[in-house]
Amino acid sequence: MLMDTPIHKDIVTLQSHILAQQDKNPQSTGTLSWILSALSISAKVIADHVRRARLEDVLGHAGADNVQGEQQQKLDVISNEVLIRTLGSREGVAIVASEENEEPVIIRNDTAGERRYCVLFDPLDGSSNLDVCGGVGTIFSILRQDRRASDAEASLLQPGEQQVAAGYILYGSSTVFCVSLGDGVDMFVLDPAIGAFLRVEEKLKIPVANKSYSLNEGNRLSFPEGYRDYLAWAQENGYSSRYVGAMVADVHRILLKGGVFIYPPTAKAPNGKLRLMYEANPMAMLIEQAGGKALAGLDSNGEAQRIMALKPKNIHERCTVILGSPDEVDHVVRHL
Ligand code: P6P
Repeated sequence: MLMDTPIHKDIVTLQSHILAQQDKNPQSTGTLSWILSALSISAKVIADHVRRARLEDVLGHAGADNVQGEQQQKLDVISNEVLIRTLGSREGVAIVASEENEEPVIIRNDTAGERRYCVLFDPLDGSSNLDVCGGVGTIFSILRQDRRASDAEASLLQPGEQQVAAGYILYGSSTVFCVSLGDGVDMFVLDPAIGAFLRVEEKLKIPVANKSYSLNEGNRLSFPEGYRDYLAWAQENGYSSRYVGAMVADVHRILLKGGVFIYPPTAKAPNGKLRLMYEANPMAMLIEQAGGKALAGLDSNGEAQRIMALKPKNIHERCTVILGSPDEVDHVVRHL
């Protein structure tokens, strides 16, 4: 009987999930829902480009220029354009900030009227994996516009705790949309047959422990001593290593299976490589909402420093990242 197969028991799309969340909050005006739906549309468009990247590349080489006569653009630039255009068409978006743009893009800055939001994103994180058909992703973070701020960038420099929503889209063996609106983490998979994201996990909880670490061991010799001590301890205790080299793919695996993702300070990146505003903060929100821990190392008093408590100084600043299962993060901190 078709209707009693699991998938049909309660088919919840991302769209209906967003509207249900909106209904829970009587004060909500639907502005945030429109922004999330813009991210959902962008995700489908980018997923289509990603799946066709090599083909478009091949097709592009045939003519050297695309149909508009433009030089074939790199996919992260295309993804950036898709996000800016789609979000720009939403009334509730004041400012967008992207890894691809040095300056924030001001969409609307009239100070009167509706509450407005700022959306920060890495349009195609790990795009170097595209050439080898590896996982790549989009990471997004949504803040309320701070109208008292002197300028666009100042309005964005809020600690991660201020995020109203955060999430990622993983373009992997399937297209996964993972999001938190501050009340747990929900996960959706794109069904290309109907063009909708269907919910596969509700209020996801990260496993408390899993003997698996994820970091680029090629940088080991330039890690601070505590990280090298942790690595030695983990290898003496039977840990496995998993590292895709794309944060979205590594964090997705850790959300589902547990473990710890680490990007320590290195010789090339003494403050860490990952960006605070649109990589570390959104991932930290998801991990904490799923019951995990997300740290930027130790603070000046030697205490664990939560990523989401950091006060940003500029929108492209970098930070150290230690995030994942609570027990696994504790093992790292114990060695720092
Ligand atoms: P490395 C991709 O370039 C990225 O920004 C993250 O997605 C990923 O976790 C990290 O950098 C990989 O960096 O130095 O190990 O290649």
